Amino acid sequence: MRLDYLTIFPDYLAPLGLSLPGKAVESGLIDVHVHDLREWTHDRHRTVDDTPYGGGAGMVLKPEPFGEAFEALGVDEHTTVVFTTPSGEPFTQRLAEELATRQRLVFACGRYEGIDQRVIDHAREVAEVREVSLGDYVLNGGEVAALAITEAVVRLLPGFMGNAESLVEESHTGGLLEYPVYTKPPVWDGREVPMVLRSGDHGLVAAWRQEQARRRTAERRPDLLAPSALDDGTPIERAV
Ligand code: 6GU
Repeated sequence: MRLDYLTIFPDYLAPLGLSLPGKAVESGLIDVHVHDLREWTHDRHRTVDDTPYGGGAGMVLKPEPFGEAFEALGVDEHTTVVFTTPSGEPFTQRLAEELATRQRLVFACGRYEGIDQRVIDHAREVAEVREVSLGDYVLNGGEVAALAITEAVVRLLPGFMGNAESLVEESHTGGLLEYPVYTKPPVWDGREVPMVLRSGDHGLVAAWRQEQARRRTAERRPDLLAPSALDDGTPIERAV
């Protein structure tokens, strides 16, 4: 998979050379290119932004540098352009799985009040476009979001080290939050590891984990529990 990043803060993307994506680069699984959007400016001040038409606070990223960058990078119908923006669709594991099937991702990192809308409209005519948000809070720019999305996608790529087993393990939770985990020692700070986990009874362990995952999900993320999963499987007529 080829990954390009368009940003006015290329240093922000330095972590791409570390740990997880770094290993994928070394193994040749991904080919990473970070670009300073100012490469595609022509004035003395390398201007990338301007005031918004219609007035209002903040600055808007200008269209021309993006247009030239897309041209220079050969953005085409085999490319998915990811615009990171708090007004995008929420980033989910499902979207990570979808993006992991693409040949090429180009991340256009937003800043300030956003990118001129014509850039997104243009990109839609030449490539697949996804406008993606990490969640309902505001970051100063899309760089951290691009890093998060990259990490979630790259670990799903076929051939990424040791992903076979751990990806199977993840799906065991079936859309619930993870159950609590423990390791040695059996007692720490007067706190014991639950007996069931030391019982050696795999059936009991699986049932305990399932129940813990369900409880935790109900408590923290009730939105994840589909109406059909709110009960214990008992047919509704008998659930009295
Ligand atoms: Cl993708 N960008 C910005 N600037 N803020 C965000 C975000 C993205 N996702 C959540 N907040």
